[in-house]
Amino acid sequence: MKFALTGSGELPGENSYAVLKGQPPLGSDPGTGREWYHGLNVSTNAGEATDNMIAMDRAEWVTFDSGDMDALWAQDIVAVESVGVRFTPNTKAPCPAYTFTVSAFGVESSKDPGNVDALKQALLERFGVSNVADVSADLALVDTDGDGMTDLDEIRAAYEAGYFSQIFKVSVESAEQGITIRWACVKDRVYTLLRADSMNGEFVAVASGAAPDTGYQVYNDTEATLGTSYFYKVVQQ
Ligand SMILES: [Ca+2]
Repeated sequence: MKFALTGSGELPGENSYAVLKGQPPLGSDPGTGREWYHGLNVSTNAGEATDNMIAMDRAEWVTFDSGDMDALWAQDIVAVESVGVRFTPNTKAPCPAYTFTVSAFGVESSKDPGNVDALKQALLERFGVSNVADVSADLALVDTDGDGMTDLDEIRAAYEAGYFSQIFKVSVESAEQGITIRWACVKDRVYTLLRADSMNGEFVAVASGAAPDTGYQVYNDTEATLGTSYFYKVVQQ
């Protein structure tokens, strides 16, 4: 977020902050969500505007809540109730009158919610923890869509570099008609299934397309005839 602050020469109280407020828990009153604070950049010269550029980055903000800070931030940054600037009186006695003007206030759009990387974000949404190691053994075995690949493997395959090659496998079985080929896939990546008559023969594409979901893709090669050998390859683009 960014804004300009113009003051009347006084500094505001030390509890003056830019405030980012998360959505309150379901059923709670509006405005009761967790607050994150960031210091303000204010000039002591009356009428001088100062720029405040504050990244929506976990390291930039503090909160008084305790716990897994990355997890709390990840929860709030995708469900922000409000952002604003809060001023408190300063400690001079008597507290002088002062005026601040906030101008050019804006939030710059970003596809990336703060510094929460996609893997962390997906783990938090599915398991409520931000690290693979913190997923319980029971939850690690859950396969919500029942396709044979666990939820954890689906998330890791999609967001963890190099993980997919560890779980990538292709299986071939004969079907009622033709041959069924099944392979592990990651959503939106393009896979091409190739077939040849012999190991050293020419592999020809029989199907190609982007995987609609992470898990397994199945292709039934109905052109395969009984009693003939086929060799299949799956290539990920
Ligand atoms: Ca699954």
